[in-house]
Amino acid sequence: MFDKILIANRGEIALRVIRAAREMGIATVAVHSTADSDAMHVRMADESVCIGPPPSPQSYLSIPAIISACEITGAQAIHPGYGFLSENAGFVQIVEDHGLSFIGPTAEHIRVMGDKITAKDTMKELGVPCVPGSDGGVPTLEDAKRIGEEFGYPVIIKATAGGGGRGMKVAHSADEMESAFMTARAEGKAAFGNDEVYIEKYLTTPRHIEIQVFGDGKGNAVHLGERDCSLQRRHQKVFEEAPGPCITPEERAKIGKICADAVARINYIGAGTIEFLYENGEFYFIEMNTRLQVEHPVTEGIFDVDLVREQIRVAAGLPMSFGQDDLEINGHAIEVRINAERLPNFAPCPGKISAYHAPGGLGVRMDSALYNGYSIPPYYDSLIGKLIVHGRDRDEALARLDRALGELIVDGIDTTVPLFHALLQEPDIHSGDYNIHWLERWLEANMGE
Ligand code: MV4
Repeated sequence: MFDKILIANRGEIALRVIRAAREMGIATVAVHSTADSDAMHVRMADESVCIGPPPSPQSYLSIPAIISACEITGAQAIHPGYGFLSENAGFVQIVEDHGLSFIGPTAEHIRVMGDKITAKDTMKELGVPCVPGSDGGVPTLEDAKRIGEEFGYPVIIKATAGGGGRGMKVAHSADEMESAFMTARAEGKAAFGNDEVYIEKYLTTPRHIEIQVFGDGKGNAVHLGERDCSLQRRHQKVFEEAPGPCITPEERAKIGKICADAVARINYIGAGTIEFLYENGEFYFIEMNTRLQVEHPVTEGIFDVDLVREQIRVAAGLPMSFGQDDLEINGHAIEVRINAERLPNFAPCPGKISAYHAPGGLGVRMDSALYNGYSIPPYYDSLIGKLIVHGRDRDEALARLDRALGELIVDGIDTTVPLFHALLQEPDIHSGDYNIHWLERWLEANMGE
């Protein structure tokens, strides 16, 4: 096992990793920009290294600075958290070239899943159900039109280097194909330097259901059920839950086994998420994320496992501490993302926290790097906390969420908390009757967006 690890991240996820490491008796090194000298992750780690000025490209994304921080402190492994360098295959290669361990998948797995066409090809080959569409890339407009006719409109054109909603365009009819095809290509080129696109049948009212998988890199893997993350605004998740309100135990067991078998076959190591659209009782693969996700705590809540501990174990060559038969769902968990944003437009709202009080009590987990008097810097993501509640069933989790939101105090800035109070008044939220478009429509109707 490692003696010391470095966390190449900030905020709540840096604390999350420090906490797991400390319970394992592993020393921790924080890295930080000059804007984060007073940040909680710096205070909580055993040691810290300043790696550069506020802009991320010169600090949290600076590979030489992070490798140097390992050399200086003697850290043997790097946990990347989410975002930043977490899905950068080149970084993983450099980490390994320096004799260090990356706490996450291999560079090759990241590369394969980072290209959406290669990811889909791979998953299809492994028996994972995919959205019907083009077999690989679509080079010309003529090909695109032929595929539109073959599968029937509407279709969606996606940049292979995209993901998270960037470089995506829907064509509702042949008329719209030229503009959608050209725009998706141009966006892929501009954002990722790659204009390759593929085409899928457009599913009109699906839910976003993602399966958590975990592998040991030696051909063993498990699934930890699904999360329903359908409540999103502009491809940003705001409310996530597990288990999915519409997924039966039989469906879970079936798609879960397909996913676990798939990642076992490719010797996947660590935590991964296989994203699906779910419509009319069918799962359709869209993307795989090769990182620990923001919303992993809802899975931890219902399975009572520590996913970060497992990540560190398998990175050190140890076996996972559970097998599929040890994993049983207990109750229901919900996470809401608390952002430093001003409603109704979700404008970033950094500033000084004049008072902070975290909710507590049975079934409440608050993952946040806030403290009284902390100043949120304007340079980074607006996520300032995740409130995760657990109950014996979904109704109990919702009641607990309402209660915990009532206890939470974040004064001095605007946050997304009022959104959650309002959502908890909605019958559709209580019945679980929502899809990927529900929140945007609700915001339009209720916030005049
Ligand atoms: C789709 C789709 C409908 N049909 N693919 C958006 C982000 C990216 N991960 C995939 N996305 C979508 N792909 C087909 N074939 C609809 C979306 C989509 C979406 C997916 C999940 C959650 C929210 C969404 C909001 C808009 C569109």
